[in-house]
Formats: sequence, C-alpha cells, structure tokens
Amino acid sequence: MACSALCLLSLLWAAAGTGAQTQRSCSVPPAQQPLVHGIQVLMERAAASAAVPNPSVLIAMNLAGAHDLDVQKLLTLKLMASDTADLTIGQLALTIMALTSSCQDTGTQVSSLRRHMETWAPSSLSAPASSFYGPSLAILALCQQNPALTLPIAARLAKALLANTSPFNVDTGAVATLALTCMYNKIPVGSEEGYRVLFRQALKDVVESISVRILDNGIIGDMYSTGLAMQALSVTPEKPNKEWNCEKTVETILTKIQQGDFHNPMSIAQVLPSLESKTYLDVPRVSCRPDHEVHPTQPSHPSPVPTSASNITVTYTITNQLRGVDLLFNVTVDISVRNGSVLLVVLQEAQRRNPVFRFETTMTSWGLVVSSINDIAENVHHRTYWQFLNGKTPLNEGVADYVPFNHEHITANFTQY
Ligand code: B12
Repeated sequence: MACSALCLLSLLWAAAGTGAQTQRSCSVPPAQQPLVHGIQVLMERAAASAAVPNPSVLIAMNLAGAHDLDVQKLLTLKLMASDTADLTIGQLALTIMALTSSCQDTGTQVSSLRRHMETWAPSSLSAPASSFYGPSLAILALCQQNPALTLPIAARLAKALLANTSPFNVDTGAVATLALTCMYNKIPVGSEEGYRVLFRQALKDVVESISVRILDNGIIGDMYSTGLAMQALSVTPEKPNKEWNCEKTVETILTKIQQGDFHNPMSIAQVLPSLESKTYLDVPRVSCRPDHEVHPTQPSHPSPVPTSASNITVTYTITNQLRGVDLLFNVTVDISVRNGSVLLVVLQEAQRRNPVFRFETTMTSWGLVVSSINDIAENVHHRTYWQFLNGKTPLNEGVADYVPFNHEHITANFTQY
C-alpha cells in the first residue's frame, strides 16, 4: 500500500517535470465562444482570397479546428507548392510548422532550415531583440522534428539570448520561450546535464522579462503580443515571478475583439490558438482525420468602424533626422479625409498633393509596410525603417489598419531598431 502511494507520487512528480508540459491555460466562457468563432471566420475568409498563403493562418486553423475545410485544403496545397528558396529562416520555420499541422511531409524544408541554422549567429551582443524572432521560430520547428539534432543549435540560441543587451521584446520573448520549452521537454536521455541547466536559465530570464510586462488589465506587452505571450506563459516550466491571471487576460482580449481590434488576419492567427487553449507546441499533435471540420455556433462579427460622410483633418509629418542618410527633411501637411479612413488614405492624399510625400509599400504577412518615403528606403542591414507615431507614441498598427482621429498628429520618422 505504502509502496503504491509512493510510486504514484513519483509518477506524478515525473509528469510535472521535464517530460510533460506544464499547462496553465484557461478557456473562453461558452457565452463568449461566438466572438472567437467570428474572428476565425474573418481570418478564413481573408485567407481564401489572399494572393500569398500565410502559414501562420494555416497553423491557427489547424490548431483551432478549421471552419471551412476547403480553405484549409487550399492553403495546404498552396504552401506545398510554394517556392521556399527565397524565404527567411522565420518564414521557412512557419511553413514547416504549417505543413506539419496539416500532416504533410516537410523533410526537404527541414534539412534546408537545419543547414541555415547551423551557420546562424547573432550579429552582435547588442543585436535588436526582434532579430531573435525568426531564429526562435526555427528552433521551435526543428525541435518538433528532431530535438536531438537541434540541441547544439538551440544551445547557441539560448546563450545568445542570455548574453544579449538590447531592450526586451515581448513577441520575441514569447516565441523564444516556446522554442526553449520544446527543447527542455525533449532533451534526449543521456544528454549532458549542461543543456538542461542552460535552457532552464534562459527560460527563467525570458519568462521573468515577460512577466514584468503583464499589465493590470491582463494585457502582456501590448494587445498584439498577448496571444503569443499567453502561449509562452501557459507552457513554460518556469513560473512567472509576477502572478498571471489568465482569466483576466482572456476577458480583456475578448473585449478588444468585441471592439473590433482584431480584424487583421495575422493578428487573429496569433491570438486564436491561445483562445482555443492551444499553443504552437501542439502543432505535431494535430489530428488530420477528415471529420475535423468545426461548425461554428452563430459567429458574431465585430461591428465595422462606422464611416460617416463627415471629414476629419489629420496633420501628417515626415521626418528624417538620421545622420549618415544624405537627405534630411521635416515636412508637415494638413490632410482632410473621410472620418473612419485608414492612415493609408492620408498618405495617399498627401502624396497626391505634394510629391515630397511620395511613398512605397511592400506586402508582408501583416499587410502593407511603408518601405520608402520621399525616396528614403528602409534597409535591414542598416536596421532602418519608417516608424509611425501619434505624437511621441508609436502606433500599434500599420497604415492599412490604423484609423486616425480628428486633429491627430501622425509622424513618419525614419529611424533605427
Ligand atoms: C521585427 C518586427 C518589426 C521590424 C521588421 C523588420 C525586421 N527585419 O526585423 C520593424 C522594427 C521594422 C517593425 C516595424 C513595425 N512594426 Co513590427 N514587428 C516585428 C515583430 C517583433 C517580428 C516580425 C517577424 O520577424 N516575424 C517573423 C517572420 C518570419 O514573419 P514575416 O511575415 O516575414 O515578418 C515580417 C512582417 O512581420 C513585417 N512586419 C513587421 N512589423 C510589421 C508591422 C506591420 C503593420 C506590417 C504590415 C508588417 C510588419 O516585417 C517582418 C520582417 O520582414 C512583430 C511581432 C509579431 N507578433 O509578429 C512586430 C509587429 C508585427 N509589428 C508591429 C507594428 C505595429 C509595427 C509598426 C507599425 C510600428 C510603428 N509604430 O511604426 C512598424 C511598421 C511601420 C511601417 N513602416 O509600415 C505590430 C503589428 C500589430 C498590428 N495589429 O498591426 C507587431 C505584431 C508588434 C506588436 N506586438 O504590436 N516591426
């Protein structure tokens, strides 16, 4: 009797340890489920008509259970047929996870990603934190395929994260936590103890940094990093040192959904897994049985921002004060647009009025990025980009999503990250 109790206790102890995942998730109350279904329908509709398949959307669909199986199949086929030669390591990692979540073979893509990661190293001790986002996705994808082969590369990432001196970035910390947790949970028996200690130390550091960014309303970092941060906090073996109230976080995110803040398909793809109590660690466990379609219960769509016939005035400034960039300028214009217009309309109107405001955009998974203004273009090697601000506060959305208010002063500032 005493032995069986003891055995049971040690079994439970083992389950709580490295072999199993520590889950601290919470679920959406049944009454609020239609809100979650509503944003999933929005995301799937956008995916059906998107020119380029978005792997994050397919991952979210497979983790949540697809509403529209045709869209799920279309996305899977498009991703299988896509050319991976020009992808960044982060994009390749997302493609591998997306295809894995659709139960497709990814052997070639995995070998290519492993080769890329074998030569990866951070550019310097002060490399921007967000430069670890793609490599963290890569370790996560490789860990899910073959943790033993990934050990030395993951160790390099962990050491680089510990040594990095740049300001912390929640989105990146969340992805790094998922990657390191995957590795920590899958350290092969007989591996050096040093790996366990290293991953645990790096996780402790990152989770501590995430936890100090938990706001009173439950938001972690900002509204759009919260989904990834929830995934991180719900799986990490390191408890955050600040108590995390998961229910509060879910409640606030649901309020934001109701207010229409989650309309960008990518923002939905990043928040949906957490709202369905899933994480990217579940990617290899997705069931691909044909009966996996989920029929939503009365999807409720967030009401679109009302656009009225009245006009608003937005003050728009473009400024480049970066030394080393030849053309310095600081120009301001007042632009009148329909109330409810997105910022992109302001930029278009400014360009129409004065060629100094001409701009170019590039398509990304989040939509249009303003890549150049007045012939000054962003440059990854120089870490320069056009940052958009309201006064001195950076906007939390891009120009195709952000809706300015009357008399708002928007600045586009050429700066470095
Ligand atoms: C790194 C990063 C950047 C870098 C990208 C360049 C680089 N080479 O590293 C820089 C610093 C330039 C940047 C800029 C901005 N960013 Co940013 N960025 C990120 C971050 C942390 C990681 C992106 C990444 O590497 N993804 C992995 C790779 C594999 O995927 P990818 O699709 O190839 O990634 C590309 C896009 O994500 C794109 N991108 C990055 N940020 C943004 C923002 C918008 C609006 C768009 C359309 C595209 C875009 O650049 C990536 C590299 O090419 C994400 C976090 C997240 N949760 O996704 C935020 C994130 C996407 N950014 C965000 C924002 C708000 C911005 C800015 C609008 C901030 C501002 N006030 O100016 C600007 C864009 C302005 C413009 N000119 O149009 C938000 C978007 C939220 C939303 N609902 O739209 C996020 C989610 C951060 C957050 N939690 O709030 N960003």
